[in-house]
Amino acid sequence: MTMPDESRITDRPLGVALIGYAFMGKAHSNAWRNVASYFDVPAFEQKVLVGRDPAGVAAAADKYGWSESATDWRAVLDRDDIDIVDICAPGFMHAEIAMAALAAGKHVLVEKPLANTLAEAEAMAEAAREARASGVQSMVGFNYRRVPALGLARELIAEGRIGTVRHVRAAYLQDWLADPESPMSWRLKREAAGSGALGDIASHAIDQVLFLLGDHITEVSGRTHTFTTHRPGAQGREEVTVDDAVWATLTLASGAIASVEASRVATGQKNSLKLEIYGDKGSLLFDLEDLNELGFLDATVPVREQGFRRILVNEPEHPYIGAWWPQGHIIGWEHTFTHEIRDFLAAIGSGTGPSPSFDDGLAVQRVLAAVEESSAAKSALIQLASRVREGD
Ligand code: SOE
Repeated sequence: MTMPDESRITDRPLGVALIGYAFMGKAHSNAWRNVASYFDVPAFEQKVLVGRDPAGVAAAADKYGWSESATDWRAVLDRDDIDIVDICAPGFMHAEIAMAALAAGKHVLVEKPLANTLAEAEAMAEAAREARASGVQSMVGFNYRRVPALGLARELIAEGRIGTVRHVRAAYLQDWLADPESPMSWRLKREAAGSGALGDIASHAIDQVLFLLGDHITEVSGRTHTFTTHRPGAQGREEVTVDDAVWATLTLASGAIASVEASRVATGQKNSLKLEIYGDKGSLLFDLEDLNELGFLDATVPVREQGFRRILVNEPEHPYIGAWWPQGHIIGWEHTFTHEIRDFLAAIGSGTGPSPSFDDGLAVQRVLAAVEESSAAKSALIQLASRVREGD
């Protein structure tokens, strides 16, 4: 494996390559473009945007602030002026690119879910552990960890403000596939996307359960379902090989229980991530459609005074907010990616392992695999024996 050349990395701005320029490539480009205007981060340059279509990627590079474009990601990994590789390509490419980039001594950020299969995720996590030993950092892009209100929720839970958490309800609902005539896309093919609503959006809900509670999952029972099995595509009606919706029950090591639902056919729901956390001393509520707010009920006050209060998570002392606008001047979805890039760069600058690590991505991937296994076995209970090692 190539050892990172520390002098090269610190002597000049870090060179960044971004692979993929569709939805996620655009969101990440926006973050790379504005992060240094708001946060103190190590110097970097938006060097190269990589995509398959030469004209398309050249136009996107120009629009999103990249100095140049390229179509061959392998050639980009060979370049000495590239230190960071941000992978926003479809899931089936994550493992190959990420492992090649780590082997080339590049720091790697990869979009969620970590991989398309558990085997790929295990190999990636192993490669990331080895690379970290030589100072090469890696992170998986669960961007909702960077919502200030969810950062506050995690702090309140860790401080014991809602006591012992008994149960969590997490639902991520969208409706962009509710119409059976919505066209085929790579996101509906198992070989490209790995799974459907499960990997695309339930992965966020599962990651939030792990992030908020700081716990790990020991048991999984689940059910996936595909309502529309064929959709119009280039070859006529093509088969959909992933799930439209998923339901799962998780047991955590602490004894807490979580329910997770995700759907891309929930008519009327555009991008609704709702989280409810119930403890023996209080409760928390979050809704992505009001992402600057956190609902908090303190059950330690006299019952006649109890009720959910709405915290506008927009004060300088809240996570990330001090870098933005004066209090009350709220932020949005795209800011979560800016925070993600900020944290990734800060970890590279300080030489500490960023979070969520590939091991954290692997922990989610184990749950995704267990949900599919459980569903295939008619909602059987799957024990997650192998816990991801602490501190890896
Ligand atoms: C990005 O975080 C992301 O998970 C996308 O990949 C999904 O497709 C989107 O709907 C939610 O956000």
